Amino acid sequence: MSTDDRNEKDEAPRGPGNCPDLTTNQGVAVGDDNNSLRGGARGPTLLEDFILREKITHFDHERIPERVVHARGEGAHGYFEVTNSLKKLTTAKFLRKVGQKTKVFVRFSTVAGSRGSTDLARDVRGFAVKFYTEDGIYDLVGNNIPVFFIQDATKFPDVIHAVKPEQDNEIPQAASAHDTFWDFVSLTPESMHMLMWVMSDRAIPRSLRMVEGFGVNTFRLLDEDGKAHFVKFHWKPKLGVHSVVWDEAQKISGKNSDYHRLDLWQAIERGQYPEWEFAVQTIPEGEEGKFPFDVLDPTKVWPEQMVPLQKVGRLVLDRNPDNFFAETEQVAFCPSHVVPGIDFSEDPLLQGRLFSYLDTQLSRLGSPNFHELPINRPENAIDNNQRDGHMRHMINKGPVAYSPNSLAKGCPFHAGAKGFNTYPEKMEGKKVRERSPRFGDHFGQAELFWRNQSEPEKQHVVDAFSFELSKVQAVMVRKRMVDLLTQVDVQLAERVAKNLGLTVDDQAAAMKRLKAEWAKYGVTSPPGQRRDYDDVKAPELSMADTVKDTIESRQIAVLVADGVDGAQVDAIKSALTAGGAIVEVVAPTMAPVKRSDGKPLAPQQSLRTAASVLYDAVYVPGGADSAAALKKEGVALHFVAEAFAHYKAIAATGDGLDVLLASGIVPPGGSEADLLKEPGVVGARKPADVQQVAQQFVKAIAAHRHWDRKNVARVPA
Ligand code: HDD
Repeated sequence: MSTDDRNEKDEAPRGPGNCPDLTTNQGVAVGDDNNSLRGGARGPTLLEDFILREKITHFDHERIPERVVHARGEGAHGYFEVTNSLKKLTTAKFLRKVGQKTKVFVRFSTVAGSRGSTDLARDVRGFAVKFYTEDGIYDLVGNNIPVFFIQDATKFPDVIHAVKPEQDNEIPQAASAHDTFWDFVSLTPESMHMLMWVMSDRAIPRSLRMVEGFGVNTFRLLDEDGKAHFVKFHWKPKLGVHSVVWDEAQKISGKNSDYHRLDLWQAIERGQYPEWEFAVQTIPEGEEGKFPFDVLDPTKVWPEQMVPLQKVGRLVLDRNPDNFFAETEQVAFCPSHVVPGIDFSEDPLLQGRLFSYLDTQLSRLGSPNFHELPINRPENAIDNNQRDGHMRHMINKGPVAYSPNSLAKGCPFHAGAKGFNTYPEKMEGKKVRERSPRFGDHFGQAELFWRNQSEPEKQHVVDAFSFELSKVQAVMVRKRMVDLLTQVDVQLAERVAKNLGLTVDDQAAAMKRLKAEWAKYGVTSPPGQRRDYDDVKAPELSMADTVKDTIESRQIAVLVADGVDGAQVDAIKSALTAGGAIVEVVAPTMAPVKRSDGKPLAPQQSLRTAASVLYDAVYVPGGADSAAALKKEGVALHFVAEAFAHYKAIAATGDGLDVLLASGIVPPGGSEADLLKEPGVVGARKPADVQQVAQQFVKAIAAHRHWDRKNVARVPA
């Protein structure tokens, strides 16, 4: 069965005149489902009511355990297409032929929160891809951040217990800003590089369609001669990497906690299919010793200057799931699901993952037959001697379920060389519980990350550390973190320490204090030799130079009231929609407003339901009555001021400029000229100039945010 006909199987097509009878799960048509069977109209319900019991029993068992991490997520179907063959490096068929398409299912997620938690938590985003290849299932279970908190899987339960809500009171939900998380990481110096990423804008994406993806762990590609290359996998979003600001993230969590889920769903429904480029970095086995990082260390990136990206293909998501539970909830990813041509490395984090995911599916989905669920089934046939178990669907025929056999003509046979054969890697050494000294550089790449951020990004990292650590009650934890930041960059430490009311020592003194603390609390992976990346340029670590030439799928609010100049609205709207943006008219109420030309204009949102944080930009058109009415609406003025404070593009034409002036985004006494000098604020008093404004507005929206805006701090929004 292909993934496409899975949906047709269980449900007959419905429509007028073709609506099947309601049945029990045994297929018996039900006469009345609205009343349970009672002994008299006012009497007790009878145990005999098998229809009621079946319905309630099924309901009682509807929930399965949520994922222990990555519980909150959303998925989509699509395809992967090869654009540049990788056949020189791997025998994996789905990566070899240019133009070949492979079906995929992708699930995005946050890590720490429960299933119902907000999408906008400051957190890592999961980016898990299931490829239904001709050689079986390949799962690439990655994140939107290329490194991880820990180097060894044995610490995973610890880091997760530390970041999840605290065990005594289950607080806080979906947030790392609490004592236990920072206590743990302040005693785990290998986390420092990852902390830089998690405190950066990467952790608060604008959209799941605008995140990068990384396989994080190092794998091996195996070529036709059995030669191995170490490999790292990358996804680069076509729309660029964009984020919201932290104040916005917190507000979105209240206004629409399904913000990312809805955004992904709607983009696919509109046909604006999310797309990523797939690329690899490879290092031939034997050459890995040439680099300052250890290829097996999951807390390190391979700077692109040292190991360039090679494009391989593209990923397109073009179909929403039909049923959230059956597909997105029941999909089971396992890094151990590899196909011939791809093998593991000895990365100790990956090695532990190879066990954990299969194990967790047994507890989550309740059966070793989880691979038979439609979303998890490979496209190619499964044939082996595994039998039975809870909820077995496959009906294996005949008496034989063993090998070797002659009664079934020896079937199924081993595939030999064309099957999966583990890379014959040479192993040596004693059994030990110790880490390679090559894993000891905990700060070199944290500093590389910091150095490659633009100034606004640096400020956001400072703000994020300051926010999170201000929420930490234990002062000793805050101090340890400032000492750790000192090891990354003294200025970074100073900027954070200032917000915490702490002072900063030089690196040596801070390290001495840290070592004493770590000794006190039994830390076993203290830093070793620091590697120097001083000559390395790594612009890929920053989001500053990302794609900024499109407004496709951006959401724009148009604030209107009765008397709005409809011609101005039409002109701006047509320029925006031509660029693929989505325009929503926001009015004082849901009643259509009267345009100045007498025509009605139906709003999509009212000022009571909309909020600037749900839009990428705002436009205020002219029309004297409309502008006068909006100036009297505090929510409208706040809408504009808040968009300004979040560095968004703002446009106004004609009298609409008066609404901007009244919103307080220019200091009292400021003129229209001052207003239009603000980066990303565009407008014109003459209605005839609306086309010109439209073009400037499109550019301003495509730029995403205007970080060079100076007057933000004083705007009360
Ligand atoms: Fe994990 C889920 C990504 C380390 C154990 N992980 C999970 C998901 C993603 C990742 C995207 C959600 C999959 C889905 O949508 O169903 N995990 C990562 C990455 C890691 C990582 C990129 C570091 C390189 N994980 C990691 C370790 C362990 C786990 C070290 C345990 C030793 N992860 C799990 C899990 C989950 C999981 C408990 C929970 C639900 C699931 O597997 O299916 O087994």
